[in-house]
Amino acid sequence: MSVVITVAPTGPIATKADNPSLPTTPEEIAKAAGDAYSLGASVAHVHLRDEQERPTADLRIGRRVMDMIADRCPILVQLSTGVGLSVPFEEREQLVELRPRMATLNPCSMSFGEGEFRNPPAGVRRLAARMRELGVKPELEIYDTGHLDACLRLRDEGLLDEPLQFSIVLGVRGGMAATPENLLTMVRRLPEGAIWQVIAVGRASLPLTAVGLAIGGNARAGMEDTIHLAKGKLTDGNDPLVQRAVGLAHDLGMEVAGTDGTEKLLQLPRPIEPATS
Ligand code: KMH
Ligand code: ZN
Repeated sequence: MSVVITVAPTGPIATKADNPSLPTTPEEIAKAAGDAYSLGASVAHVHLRDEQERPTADLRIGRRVMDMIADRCPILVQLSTGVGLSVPFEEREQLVELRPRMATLNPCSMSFGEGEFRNPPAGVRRLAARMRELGVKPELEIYDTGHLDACLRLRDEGLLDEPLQFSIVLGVRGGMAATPENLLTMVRRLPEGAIWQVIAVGRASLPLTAVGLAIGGNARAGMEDTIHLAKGKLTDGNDPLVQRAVGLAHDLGMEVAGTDGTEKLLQLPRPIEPATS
């Protein structure tokens, strides 16, 4: 049995002040993705930062990061359209025009720690439709049970194609708590044939990633989810977190899928090439 390992080298919140090893420049993000690929990751979930380390949906930065990653390795890029709480939805949704193989789709607005994560229904529908047109596979980020229902409605409206691909996000304040019970509840409710992974934040990342792998999920690792390797011990970059996830999979008797295997396992649509005139 093969599993997909995704690296999430940088998220929307932490900065180098929290962990100096956090990759934030295009070069650093591309290097983290390339190193993770050589360790066994086949998908890179990518957030962009500007020169001040702020989350950005700047298309030039996005293009640069994607090109720099492609120069290093064939890892499949999953761009985050979540970007960061300070960036308007209307800018975030433009990122799919860069035609990554995958991009996140956050189906609902919610409280997110002390902030607000704005994903208005009309915008979510528009983004889902555009992703479908472009052949960009949505990674559906669900932080609560109602978010799953929202995704199923989008599927029923013809805006999402099967198999649905979910990240079950646990431990964000405003969403579900990071408990095995919540994970099991969500997994039981997923539609037939769904593909999924756990994203658990902070200290819950390791144990819930292990549970997820053991019960049939894929795995994600990286400094977006935790900047620590153990309690009180900052991680020295993304590599130790990726190595640990690959080790978990191997210890459970699983193989780690390469990019070709991942394209098949995730049933990724063929990307639609831009029209040339
Ligand atoms: N850090 C995640 C829990 C996305 O990438 O689309 C939220 C997030 C969403 O970053
Ligand atoms: Zn993200």
